Amino acid sequence: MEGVQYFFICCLLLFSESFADDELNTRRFPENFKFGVATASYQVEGGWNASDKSPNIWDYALHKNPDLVVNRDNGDVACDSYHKYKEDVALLKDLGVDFYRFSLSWSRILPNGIDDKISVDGVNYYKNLIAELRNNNIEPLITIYHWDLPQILQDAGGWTNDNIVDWFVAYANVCFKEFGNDNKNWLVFNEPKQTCQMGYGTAEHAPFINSSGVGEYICAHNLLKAYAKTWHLYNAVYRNVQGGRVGITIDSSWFEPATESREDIEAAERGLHFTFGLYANPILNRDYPAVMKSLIAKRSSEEGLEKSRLPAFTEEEIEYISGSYDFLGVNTYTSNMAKAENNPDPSPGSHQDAEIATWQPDEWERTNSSWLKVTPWGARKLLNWIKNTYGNPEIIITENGLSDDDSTLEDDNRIRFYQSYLSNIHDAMELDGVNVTGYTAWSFMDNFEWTKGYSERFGIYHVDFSSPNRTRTKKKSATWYQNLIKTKCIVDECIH
Ligand code: GBH
Repeated sequence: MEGVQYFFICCLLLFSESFADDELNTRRFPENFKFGVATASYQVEGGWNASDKSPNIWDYALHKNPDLVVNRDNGDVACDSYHKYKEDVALLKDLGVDFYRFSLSWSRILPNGIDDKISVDGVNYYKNLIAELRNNNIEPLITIYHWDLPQILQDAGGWTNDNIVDWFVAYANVCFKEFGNDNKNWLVFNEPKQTCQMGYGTAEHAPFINSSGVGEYICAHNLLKAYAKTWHLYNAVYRNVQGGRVGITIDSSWFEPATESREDIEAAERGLHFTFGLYANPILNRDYPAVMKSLIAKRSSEEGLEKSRLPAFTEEEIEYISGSYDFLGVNTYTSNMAKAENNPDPSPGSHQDAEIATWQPDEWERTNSSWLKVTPWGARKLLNWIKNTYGNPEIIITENGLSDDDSTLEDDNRIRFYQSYLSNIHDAMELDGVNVTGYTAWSFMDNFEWTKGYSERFGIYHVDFSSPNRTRTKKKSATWYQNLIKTKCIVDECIH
């Protein structure tokens, strides 16, 4: 009896091991495929009032109402990268990354928000960082806007004031002029969905404005115009001299249809159009997704409104925005199930407007995070959907990663997470023909995780936030990533 049991356990172990190995892609990423790591200004820099920097919407909101964040954490000091950038670059060098993705703080560069005064110290901080990267053979990949609007512009309405199109383009112009000789890849915006939906819809992010279904769409409308105008500025004025490329990072959960019914397949598709398509369709295709236009118009009229809550682009604007990209940044983390909502919530809001029910099944592997369930297959499906919906654009994965609770430096879970996602991304490239040219791990180091503060840790380097030195320590995942960059291979040994 015992022998039989032993035999079964052996078989199970063997089977599960070979099964796990089978699942991972064991070929090398292409020689020219690039690997990097990412951060964002408010999450790592600190130096919130250094020199003439003015407060941004996160500084302002969290100083006024610290309880918005777990443990009343904020980004006043964060990782102190404002002072420790040389140390950061030394770590990046050791890690061996091809590029480092970071973002610029608008209010550090333009303390008045508008371009009437350029901060010498602010500009020099980034010039020094870029020079340090270049001297160490690391390409910068600069995000111009990662959610930290100057508060002074928020006081004037922020992303819901049409003037922001010109304020933003003036800021982007300063960035191109000051840094464009040394930076060739630009992401104009990071995850506009979070700027608009969470910032001006559900009030979960700064400036914490509650205007679901109204403010969030006005924000999206202005942001898309600002994006296209920035791309055209670069295209007309800077491309010839600087020779760089301009794109945008858009994020979405993958939406998996709950059943094979037509309703649920359409519901999942709607989920993608309401999150990814809202921003991607005007740029990579034309205009807002048709399903968004018709559904929001219908619901608006049911609300007794004369016009749709989703603003309309003119023909000229549609034309101008369409095709304004050189590559696409994609952030991928997780998935949701989706089915048609039979009792749609009539209140305005981009979530309600989509008329879908979404959830994450209990069987999906949980993490320390409330929203991030481990669904590596979802990354592959999302990439395929983008390829099929938008005609196979060049994609750089600009974020992907896993958080934990700071309990260990031996972060085997994070290594497994990276292996499984990278394996699916590689499959999407090799087997499905998706044009992915680079991958960015979020994050280089533990940092300020927005309203979760320092309680959720995404870093492959640990940061000790209780020490004034903000000591960085390599986690096991960083050693793993270092080896991946060297070998382009996600397992111990690749066969090709
Ligand atoms: C990215 O945001 C950010 O670019 C980066 O700054 C951030 O640190 C990183 O990822 C890790 O979070 O409605 O409960 O499903 C991802 C932001 C967080 C946005 C989860 C959508 C959904 C919450 N996403 N959020 S829920």
